[in-house]
Amino acid sequence: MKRARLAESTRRTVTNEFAPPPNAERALLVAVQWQRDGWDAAASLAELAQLARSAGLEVVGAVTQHLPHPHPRHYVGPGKLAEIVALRQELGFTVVLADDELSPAQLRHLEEKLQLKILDRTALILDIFARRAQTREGRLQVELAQLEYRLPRLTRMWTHLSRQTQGGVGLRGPGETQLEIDRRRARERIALIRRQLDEVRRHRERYRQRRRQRRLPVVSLVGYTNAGKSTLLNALTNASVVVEDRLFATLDPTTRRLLLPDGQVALLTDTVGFIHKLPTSLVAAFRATLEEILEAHLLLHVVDLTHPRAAEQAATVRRVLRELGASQYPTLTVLNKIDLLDPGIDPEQLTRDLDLPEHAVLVSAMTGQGLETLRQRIATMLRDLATIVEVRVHIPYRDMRVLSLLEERATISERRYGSEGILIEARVPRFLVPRLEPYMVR
Ligand SMILES: Nc1nc2c(ncn2[C@@H]2O[C@H](COP(=O)(O)OP(=O)(O)OP(=O)(O)O)[C@@H](O)[C@H]2O)c(=O)[nH]1
Ligand SMILES: [Mg+2]
Repeated sequence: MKRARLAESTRRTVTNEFAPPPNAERALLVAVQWQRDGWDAAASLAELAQLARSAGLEVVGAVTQHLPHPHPRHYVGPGKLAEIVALRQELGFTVVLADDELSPAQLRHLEEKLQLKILDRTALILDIFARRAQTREGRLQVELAQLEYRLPRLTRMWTHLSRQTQGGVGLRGPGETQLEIDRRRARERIALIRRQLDEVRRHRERYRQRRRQRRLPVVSLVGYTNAGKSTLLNALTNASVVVEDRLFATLDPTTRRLLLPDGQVALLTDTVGFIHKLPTSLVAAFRATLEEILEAHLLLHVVDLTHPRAAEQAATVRRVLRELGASQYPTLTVLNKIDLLDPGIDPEQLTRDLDLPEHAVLVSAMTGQGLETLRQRIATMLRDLATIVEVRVHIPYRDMRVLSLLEERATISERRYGSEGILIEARVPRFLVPRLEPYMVR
């Protein structure tokens, strides 16, 4: 019952959302319910609709189907496919949008059967990312992810690289079809972007070293997209990072100084939000951005408490953190948007329903409620993380980053060089322990 009421109060924010542009493409959403990760098709579809609107599409309808797994040829079964064809007259859509990443074969078959533009969740997320990317690194990463996604899906109709195929005379190998040329161009472009990204990242590594030298503790905001991370960064640091009721408003990392009540100064960083079914090509391309999280001493996991799927969203975030190797990091959960809760709802009860693994602070980044408590908690945790502990670690030579981290931050009492790595005994601040965890010798 609480959830129902909550869903209503959340809906209020959803209706605030911007209207589609006047000549927006009309999209039909299609979802197969098959995954067992706590997300049902309805929730996943609601999110897909929000993604579609964020990408500028108008959603005109949705169909779902329960299947053990998506149909290998056309995602939905043949009966459902016929239903979609029939719906076309009535709803007048020009785009069909699938809630899972379609295989190249599924995409091709659906295009043939429906003679419509077919998009999937991944293409949509990539499109939103492409519009939002601001920095050079962000843009390169998105383009890389897009090319990786498109390469196996290239068909003769594919024209995205046609600009670059002009003047191809002489470059064209004998008997090479347009499709082969397109593929080769895409691969060349991928290689070029990789080289450019390497360069950008070398720059960033230098910046990171400078930041470490300043010796300020780093607190990273993590969380589901639209949870309120940027709003919280602004509220805590008087910054003016873009805040929007859209998915993926922030793509590029931003860092601000955070002044704490006990006089400590920390760096607070905000970055890209996570989402259910985050495309693998994006995770790979954004790996460097996401790995910034590994530089953090403390994570603030921001959760939109008023979202009907808050628990699933929080679980998704924890899963991504685990994949990144940050699951052992000290984390403070920040339950946000409490100003939106109906007066009848007890936030403490709601918190218990979420079944959180760690302590949580209730706040409203919008009204400022709870922020003083949050600042105190951050200060206490950072003080605790600065205490010194003794460790014995075996650092492999391949992980130079951890080695340089130790050189910078630890007092090393003993080193023994082996064939694979160095055995080190050192006194380190506690915040380094999760980072050293994989190499700990007991
Ligand atoms: N009512 C209310 N709205 C909030 C609060 N915090 C954030 N919002 C709204 O939630 C929406 C998303 O906020 P952002 O700060 O952009 O969220 P984010 O986590 O940075 O999102 P991404 O950058 O897309 O990952 C915006 O419309 C904010 O105004 C809050 O405490 N109360
Ligand atoms: Mg943001």
